[in-house]
Amino acid sequence: MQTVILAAGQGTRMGPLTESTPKPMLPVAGRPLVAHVADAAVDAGASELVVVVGYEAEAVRSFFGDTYRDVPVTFAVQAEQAGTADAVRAARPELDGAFAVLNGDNLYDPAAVEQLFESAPSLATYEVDDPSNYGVVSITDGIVTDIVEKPADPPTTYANTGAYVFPEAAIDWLDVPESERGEYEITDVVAQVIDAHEVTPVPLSRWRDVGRPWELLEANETLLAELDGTVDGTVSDDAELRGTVVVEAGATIEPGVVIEGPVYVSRGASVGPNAYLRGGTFLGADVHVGNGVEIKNSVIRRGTNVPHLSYVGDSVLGQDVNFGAGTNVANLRHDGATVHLTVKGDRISTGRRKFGVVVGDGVKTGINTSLEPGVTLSGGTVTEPGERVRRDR
Ligand code: TTP
Repeated sequence: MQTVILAAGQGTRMGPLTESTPKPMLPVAGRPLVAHVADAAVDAGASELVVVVGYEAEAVRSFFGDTYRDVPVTFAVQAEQAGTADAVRAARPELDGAFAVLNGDNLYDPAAVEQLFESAPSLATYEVDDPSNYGVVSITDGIVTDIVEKPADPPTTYANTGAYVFPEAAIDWLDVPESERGEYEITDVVAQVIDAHEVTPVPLSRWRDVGRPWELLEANETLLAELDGTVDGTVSDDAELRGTVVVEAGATIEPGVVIEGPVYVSRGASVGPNAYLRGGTFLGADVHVGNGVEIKNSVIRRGTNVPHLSYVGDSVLGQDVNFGAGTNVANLRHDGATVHLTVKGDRISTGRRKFGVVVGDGVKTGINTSLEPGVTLSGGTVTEPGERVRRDR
């Protein structure tokens, strides 16, 4: 089955993390987010991946190349991010027969994707507590009967997860009218499919829509916990690895380091001496974590340097960041309230009592910088020695 993967969006809600990286290429447990989607599609029997690209298209193209795990890959370019139906429309010239569509920034349960492919035409659902933020799906007698986008009064708790198998006829139904929010939405295509066909709902046992920085942390937590530990890099006899730890070839763990898995250390990274990595941490390629540094439940992207005497907790650091000695991230408010973060200009709750900071590419902090919970630093920000940073920069 041809599988369209939507990977044209920027991911503006990720803030500085997507200033130069498209969201589907952000790391989740050692691989780009979109690789997990492609893996689920290939495991389910995709015959071809049609990847829709737009923002920073080259990064996505060069990751996939012409084939992915022996499955041919074709690219379709969406000129403007005009909506999910518009994205699938960009892929239309490549389509020939029934086809699947998957969001390139969601973590799907692979077994359910297989079931989705076997139950065509089909739509994957996930039960959520607050459906009003989602497309909400109604089901009667095992058939999808309705879908409404972000209803004030949701009829059910089944969220649409952006994973479908459409019949061939849907190729002609992609020219939907512009929606109230000014986009061409795939839910309008789904509505036509439901009218004409019996669409089978397929419940997912695991689903994550990775839209905001703390969701990237949580996606890493989920998939790191599912990894098998492998140590291919160089680990000192005087280091201690507990739980599930991946150390890729070319990574170095120095004496005195303690790692409590699940933790992933990518190629070229060096850790220690005397550093402490705690569960849920991902270190990208060529990251350096030095003496006396503690890192907990954080995503640290490639080329970043946390060389000495620093603490980083529940945070996402971009590429080529440099933390001066004694840079400390506070990841818990004194009043114990949930941490808020700026997402597209609004301060919103992360829903987490523990959340640190979001740091864009190339940020440099001076020695003894204190970063308060929920602070975002945009790419290239420089702090002075001894600064206490309470607001976004
Ligand atoms: P969204 O998460 O709604 O959009 P986004 O990725 O641009 O993120 P943000 O809202 O933070 O800016 O998109 C859902 C999926 O569809 C995702 O995989 C990206 C993809 N998409 C496109 O490929 N083209 C589009 O025009 C849109 C709106 C989304």
